[in-house]
Amino acid sequence: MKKNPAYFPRIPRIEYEGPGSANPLAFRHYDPAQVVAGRPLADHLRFSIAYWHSFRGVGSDPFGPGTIVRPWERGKDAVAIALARLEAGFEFFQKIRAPFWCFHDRDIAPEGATLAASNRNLDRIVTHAKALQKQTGVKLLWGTANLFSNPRYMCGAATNPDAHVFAYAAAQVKKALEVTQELGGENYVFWGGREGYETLLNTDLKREQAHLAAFLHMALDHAKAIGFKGQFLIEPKPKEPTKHQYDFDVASGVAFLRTHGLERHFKFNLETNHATLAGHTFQHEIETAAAHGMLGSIDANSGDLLLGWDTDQFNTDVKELTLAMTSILRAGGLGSGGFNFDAKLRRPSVDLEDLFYAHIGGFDAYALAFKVARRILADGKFDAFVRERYASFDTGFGADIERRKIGFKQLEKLVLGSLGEPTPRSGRQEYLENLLNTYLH
Ligand code: XLS
Ligand code: NI
Ligand code: NI
Repeated sequence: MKKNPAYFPRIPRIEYEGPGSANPLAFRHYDPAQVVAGRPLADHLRFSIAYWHSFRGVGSDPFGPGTIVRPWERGKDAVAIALARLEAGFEFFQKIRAPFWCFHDRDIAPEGATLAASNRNLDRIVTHAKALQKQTGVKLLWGTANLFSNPRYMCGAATNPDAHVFAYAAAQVKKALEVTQELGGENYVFWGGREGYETLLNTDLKREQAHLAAFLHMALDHAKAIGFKGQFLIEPKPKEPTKHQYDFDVASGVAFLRTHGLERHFKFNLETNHATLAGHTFQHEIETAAAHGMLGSIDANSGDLLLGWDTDQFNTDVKELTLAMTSILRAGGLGSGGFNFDAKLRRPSVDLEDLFYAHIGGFDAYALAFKVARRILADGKFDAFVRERYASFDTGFGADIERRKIGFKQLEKLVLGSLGEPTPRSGRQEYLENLLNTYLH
């Protein structure tokens, strides 16, 4: 990295100034050094920057080209530009105080004319990335492969009807796993890109799912062969780019992993906007993954409920995030996962400052939600309420039901005998919603 950081000359390192600060280039809730439960806040939250949005996103949409022009994106040599971009990236990671970053292979290095040429490009960039990581202390949360942009993947990668494309994707993931390991990546993510279908008229659904499972088994075998110890993560998304994606949501992901004997090796990387596209809340997906012991990492963003696609916006909804955080903390946290800001600037947000405002808002919202969630859990009012609600299963015939020590016949006998009709008990939803608001205001 240049001695005198030159890519964001007008913007200083972002400092914590507290809730009273009016400085738009300061944190109001995220103090990375603040010690919470014996560890700095930065270690609890493990924020990460998504390289594809923040350093490859240009603001294009289906109706028009990019609007965002970065000063370092100049020149003819694609590898030289990629190296400058990487330096800009690491200057940003440091200034925004993000301890981690994430990338797809093709985000960081240009694709060449052949796989061998692409791999050579990747190696050059990875060497530099490794040096920058060492110099700055920024670490790799996860790596992944882009198996959806190149036209060869138009009908999927691991689920492509052509075995040749499957083989190409396998070779690409082999290399992506190796560079993720080289950079000390703590996880490896599989987002299903185009693993799904547009029409069942041309699709053998069962066979495609079996191919996807074979692909994931091969990835596990290769990780084992090279000694990669990172956590494997599946990132569910119900649709977009395909009409239907096989990793629709956590529930279908669990069924898929269990059916194919993969459940011990995978956890989930949950994205807020993907949850809502599947017709779920973010918290629902977190609770479902946690219930299976498969909560892995978070792609932190939000959608727009009035739009039907993955808008990948920065999430500033403290209420939604507080609910999510209570579920994450109850589940014991994210382990080797973190909060990766898989979020992009709106098309008219063309200034360098916008990249900072966006992440400051996201970091602050998560930090505030984390603190509020900790207070909620410490008070224990909701937990006590829920415990009490199920208390009839703690003793007597309720406990026998949970232990499967009782059957229909004995239960019938109880109801016909002394039990009779159950007394209705309020679920107290409105009371609980009001209680939640007392923590937020
Ligand atoms: C797209 C996904 C993607 C993954 C990584 O919707 O969120 O960005 O996180 O391939
Ligand atoms: Ni994502
Ligand atoms: Ni997404």
